[in-house]
Order: sequence, then structure tokens, then C-alpha cells
Amino acid sequence: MEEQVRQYVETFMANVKAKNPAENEFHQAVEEVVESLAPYIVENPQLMKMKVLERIAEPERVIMFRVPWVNDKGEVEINKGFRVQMNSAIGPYKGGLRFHASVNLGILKFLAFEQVFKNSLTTLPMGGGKGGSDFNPKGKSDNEVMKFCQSFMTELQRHVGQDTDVPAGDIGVGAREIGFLYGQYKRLRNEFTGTLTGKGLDWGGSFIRPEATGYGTCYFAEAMLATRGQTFEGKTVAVSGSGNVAQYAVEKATQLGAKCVTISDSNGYIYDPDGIDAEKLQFVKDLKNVFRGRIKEYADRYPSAQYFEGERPWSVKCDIALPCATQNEVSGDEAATLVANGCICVAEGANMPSTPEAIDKYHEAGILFGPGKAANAGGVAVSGLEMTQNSIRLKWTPKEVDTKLRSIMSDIHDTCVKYGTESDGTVNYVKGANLGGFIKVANAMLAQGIV
Ligand code: NDP
Ligand code: 2IT
Repeated sequence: MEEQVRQYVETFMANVKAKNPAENEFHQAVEEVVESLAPYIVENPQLMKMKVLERIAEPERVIMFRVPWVNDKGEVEINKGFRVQMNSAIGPYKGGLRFHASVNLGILKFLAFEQVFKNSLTTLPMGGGKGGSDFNPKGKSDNEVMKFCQSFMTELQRHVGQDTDVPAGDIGVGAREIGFLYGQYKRLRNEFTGTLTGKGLDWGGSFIRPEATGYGTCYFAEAMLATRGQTFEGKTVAVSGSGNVAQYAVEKATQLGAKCVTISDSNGYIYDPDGIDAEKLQFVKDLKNVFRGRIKEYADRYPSAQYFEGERPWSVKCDIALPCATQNEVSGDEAATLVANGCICVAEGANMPSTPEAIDKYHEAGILFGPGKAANAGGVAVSGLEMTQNSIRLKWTPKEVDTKLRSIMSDIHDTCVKYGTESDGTVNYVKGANLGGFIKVANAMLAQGIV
């Protein structure tokens, strides 16, 4: 049996690498999932025969397009636009749009692949997708961002729809971009529907959607900590990133009684031993969301903080680490440092922030580790709730949405425990999330035939 499992993984990965050359992040995401699922698949010949996982690893459709626009100097600029429609077995494609200079097809395929399992874990009827562009919003005026978004949506609109594919935000796509994208969608399609989520509160958005990913990550960490009789109370927390997910992770961790001592951006990190309290967090929100400044300005404003240029926050002593910036931002060595400094819990607000080497270190040390597809699923879960509210043309209160979010995160934790508990009683949340997310999608695909 073990030999069969090993062979299945080897053959699977050799095929994926041959068919998708040079897409390293995609290979990495697929390999982790295949390693988790192989024993289950080998035991279920129907899954092998119907090549269910092989089909999941091949996008149902990939749309690539030109995005031409004119900058403030009157020059023509051209970006690449993408939408990866990965899997629609359990619902319309659903997932964010990323605008970042590093975006390429391989990165979006890894994100779309992860999204399939994550969306299944939420218990809501959503398939998986992801899209975006190599457009870099940094340093662009509001007018340039609007021009770009309008051009991007002029093509994308023909491929999406409330029952087909529902995009949302991700890195570089927040409230401002969703506004411009939605405006153009509505203008071209002449319909006011829930085709994007993360909309403004006055025009179809859901309460708690901006907060959902960061809050949900903390709710998931809370559930993991509870299995060891621990809470956030009195803990020191290291957070990376300073965007949407990081801001609300800091907010919730602080509300739960912890002290968050770091945040970062792609230039460096700040260490504030006094903690990032509500007032300082408001400064960060204004700095990043309104003035679009750099995190080093935090240290200019608050003398209690130190700024470390070109470094990541993982050498800071902490009890809990919440990586909330980007993929592969925790190396094996950094994970070893976290563990050596006494970290007992890592919950991923970002998608795939821990390298495979880092995950090995967490598992070897036996600390709690919540992978992104489980820990950050709160964002897309509340997107799903936004779709529901749009469909029934109602708006729930912040309390109603937050209660549903908490309950979804707790259910995801239960799913991970159900499918990830090892013979020694410990929980492997990676295995639990992958298997828990897979089964529903696999059953739907078996029922729907070879499509
Ligand atoms: P934002 O654009 O709001 O913030 C991103 C933050 O991460 C910024 O501080 C940014 O710094 C930093 N960052 C981005 N790229 C890099 C990089 N290559 N190296 C170092 N730092 C980087 O994005 P979000 O907060 O929405 O997304 C953060 C992560 O969370 C991503 O992995 C995303 O996929 C994931 N996620 C987001 C969800 C959501 O609802 N928004 C839901 C689930 C997961 P800088 O300003 O310098 O670029
Ligand atoms: O990675 C993610 O789950 C997101 N960026 C959110 C997707 C969504 O549709 O809300």
C-alpha cells in the first residue's frame, strides 16, 4: 500500500510538472495536496479510475487577455489580464483578483487550486477561481487605477456573472478597485447583481467582509489554541503584512487580549514592543488605505517602534505567528527560529505563506499549524454570505454576519479535526483541510460524470 501511495504521488507530480512547466508555485500547492490525499485516493479505486484529482489539477478554463490603458502622461500602457476558472463542481467559480507586478499564470493557478478546497471547506456552494493582472497599483493615481480597472473589466465582464463566476479582492485589490470594477461591470451589462463581492456597504456589500479574513484567521487560531487549553489572552503575536488581512488580524487578536508587536510590508517590518493598540492600528489603516504610504512611517510616528529595512518579522520572539502578506514568506530557517523562540501556533492569513520546509519544522516541533485554505477561509466565506444577501435582496446586521463567520470557522476547525486526527491523537491540519475540502468536490464530480 505504501509503495502504491508513493508511486501515485510520483506519477501525479511528474505529469503536473511536465504539463505545466515553470509554474513553481502551482507545483508546490499541488504537491502538498497530492501528498495529503494519496492514501485516501489509493484506497478508493473509483477516484483513481475517474481521475478526479487529475481533473481538479487542470483548470476548467483559463482566460488571458490584453489590458490596454492610458496613463496620466498620455502614454499607452499594456498589462496582462487573467481569470483562471478552476472548478465549478459545487458552485459558480469564486475567488479574488490580484493586481501585483509579480502576477503570472502559475501564481494564479496555485491560488485558484487552493481556492477550490478552501471554498468547499466553508460549507457554502462555491467553486474555485482566481484572476488578476501584472498591473502594479503602487504609485499610480486614482485616475490611472480607474482607467486600468475599466479596461480590465471591459474584457472580463463577458466571462463572469452572479451564477457563473464571482470575483473579489486579493493583493492590490481592495475597496477602491472593487468600486471601479463594479461601476464598469454595471455600465456594460446594465444589471445590478452580485457579480463582485467586497462591494461598498451602501451598494450591495456585506458588513464584516473587510474584516472577515483577518477576524476569521484569529477565530481559527482560537479554536486550535482551545484544543490545548490556551487562548489569545496575554499572548505576544507577530503579524506580517499591513494590508487588509493583516490589519484585521491585528484588530481581532488585540480584542481577544493579545499584544501584536509586528507588522510589515515588502520593504521591511516594524517591531513595537508596546503593542499595536487600537489608536496605532487606526494610524496603519489610514497610512495604508488612504495615504498609501510605507510601513516605515509607523516608526517615525511612534518612537516605541523600530523599523527593520529589508527584513521579515520572524526573528521576533512571539507565542503566535500570523503570516498575512504573501506566498513563501516563511522559510524553513525562519520557522525554526519561530519554534526556538517559543512560538506555539502559526495560523496563515495569507495563501501558502509557509514554504514546505517551514511546514516540516512546525510539524516536527508539534506546534499548532493552521494552513491558509482553512485559516483564511473567512474572507471567501463572508463573500459567500454577501452573494446570499444579494440574491435575497436583504442586508444582515454586523452581528448576524460575525456570528455566522464564527460558526463557519468553528465548523472548518471541526472538519480539520475529523479528517486530520492522527493515530497518536494529534491533529494534522494540513491533511485535515485537504481531505475535508476534497471529499465534497470529489463526490460532486463523480456524480456529474466526466466533464
Ligand atoms: P493587501 O494588498 O491589502 O496587502 C498585502 C500586504 O502584503 C501588504 O502589506 C504588502 O506590502 C504585503 N506584500 C505583498 N506582496 C509582498 C511580497 N512579495 N513580499 C512582501 N510583502 C508583500 O492584500 P491582502 O491583505 O488582501 O492579502 C494578503 C494575503 O492574504 C495574500 O496572500 C492574499 O492572497 C491572502 N488572502 C486575502 C484575502 C482577502 O480577503 N483579501 C482572503 C484570503 C487570503 P506592499 O504594500 O509593500 O506591497
Ligand atoms: O484568497 C481568497 O480567499 C480571497 N482573496 C478572497 C476571495 C473571495 O472571493 O472573497
